[in-house]
Amino acid sequence: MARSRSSLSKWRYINPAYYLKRPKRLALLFIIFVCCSFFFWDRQTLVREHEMEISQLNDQVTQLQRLVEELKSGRVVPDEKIRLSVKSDDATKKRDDIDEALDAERREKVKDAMRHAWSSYEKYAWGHDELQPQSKNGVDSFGGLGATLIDALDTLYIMGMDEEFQKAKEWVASSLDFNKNYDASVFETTIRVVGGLLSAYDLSGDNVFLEKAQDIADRLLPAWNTPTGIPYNIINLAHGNPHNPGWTGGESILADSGTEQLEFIALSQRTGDPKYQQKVENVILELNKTFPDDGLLPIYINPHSGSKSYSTITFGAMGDSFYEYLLKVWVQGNKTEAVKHYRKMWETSMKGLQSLVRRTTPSSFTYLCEKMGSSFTDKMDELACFAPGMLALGSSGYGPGDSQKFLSLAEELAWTCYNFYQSTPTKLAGENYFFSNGQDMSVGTSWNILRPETVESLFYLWRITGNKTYQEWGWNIFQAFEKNSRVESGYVGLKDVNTGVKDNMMQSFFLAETLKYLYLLFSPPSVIPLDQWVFNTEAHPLKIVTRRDHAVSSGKHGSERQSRSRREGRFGGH
Ligand code: DMJ
Repeated sequence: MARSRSSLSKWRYINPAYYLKRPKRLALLFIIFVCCSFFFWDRQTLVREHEMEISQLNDQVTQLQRLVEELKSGRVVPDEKIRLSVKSDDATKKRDDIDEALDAERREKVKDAMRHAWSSYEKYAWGHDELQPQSKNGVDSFGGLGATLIDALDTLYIMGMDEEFQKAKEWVASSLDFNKNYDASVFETTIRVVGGLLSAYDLSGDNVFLEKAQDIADRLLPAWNTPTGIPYNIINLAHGNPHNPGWTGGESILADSGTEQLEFIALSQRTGDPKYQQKVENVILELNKTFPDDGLLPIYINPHSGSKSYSTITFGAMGDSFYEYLLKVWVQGNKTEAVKHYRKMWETSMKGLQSLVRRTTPSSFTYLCEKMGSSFTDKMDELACFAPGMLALGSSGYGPGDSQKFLSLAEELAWTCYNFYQSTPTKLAGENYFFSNGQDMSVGTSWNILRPETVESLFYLWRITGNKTYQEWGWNIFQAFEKNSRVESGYVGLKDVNTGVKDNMMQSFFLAETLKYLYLLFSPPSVIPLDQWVFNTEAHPLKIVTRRDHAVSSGKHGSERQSRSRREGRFGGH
């Protein structure tokens, strides 16, 4: 009897009536039930997450294997294909994920802008130099060389717009004809056409681009046949006959004469023919003979005597890219002995640049003034906004103290350039600015033609400092372009940044430079890394190839050296 009561008492725990009379036990049972459910649910979720992580890792391994294959074949891989996530602690990973997602979103918006610009060009101006979006037609501002198409090739490639790139390549192969009775600018043709074709060649490895680059370079080459080797700035593409424009009084322009070195050196390296390199390097050797202590040259130089005329000294129009190329040829030559004199000249010029630094009142914006003889003008072109990027790029070649000093100067100047944009009602910069006591900056020439220099500098500063503020500034500028410059059939400039009245031209450098630098501003640094590529002044990346020659190579040995460099360049060995 006692035994049966005891066994009954064990079973009472599964009788619901037992708990109804004891609410505390019921509550306890309920809590135990909830905890168990959570435990099992949590385990299951963990297992599921773990499985997902394993499958993602498997995907990454496959992608990495493909990537290795592509890299082995010497191709540059568009960033969409690169997805490497470095595991760190959870908080950093989350933040990185958020940043990466935002970058990807912004990159996609910039790519959408490129799609819009390109499809408009394709529809209304295919094969012409530039699109006039309002009147929906093409114009041949550079002699009918398909300037926009060639300028855009590498941007299409980098953005992974493969179909568009292929179609453009077919046009280059079948329809690009340089035999034009046209007086072309040696400078514009070099930076856009030679530079664009060489960059497309370096990225894709397709020989058609190199052949075309050599064709146009051969047509330009007689421009350097002057007593000093300083080139004439105009040449007829069909007949030669080089000369200078009437409005310079027969003088050659500094930027026009000293901004072909990257392209022609690259061409010699890739073809094995030293003649291109020799012509352009002679110019620098000639200028170095009488290079002033402050490294600043006036914008007009006589191609017969080499004498510098009494004219403006500026980091803006007609001076700018001469200084840029002194630094970049040193970078292009992998900073070796053969290119040491370029760095030396550049550092001398940077002493001169510091003598042009001024600060505004009341807000202390740093700017670069212009100089003629011994008098200074408080004016800065937006074109000079490439200088912060150049200073940032060159800063690493100095010792620690100077390096920091030049990087700080670059950051101060970039802040000023960003404010060229922020200070107008449209948030787009005018062409140049004047500075006066107590009034900071005011717009001079008030048009905006979609220029890239400020976003170019933001790109370098972001790459070099890692400070995301530069991405924010770039994003704000991009939005201002979207708001003011995007029209139904492309992008246009503004006749006036105060009123927002539009012009009718989509400049080819908008696709070559502005959109490319913006895209790279939101891309990982592994896309066109700065230790393997150097951008020409039209934002065409050229592969860095170590120089083993001494300044100017010649003859058989020079040619052999160049062939070796070319092979190493294509496969990234240096
Ligand atoms: C481009 O053709 C080049 O960047 C050149 O160095 C200066 N002018 C335009 C862009 O503004």
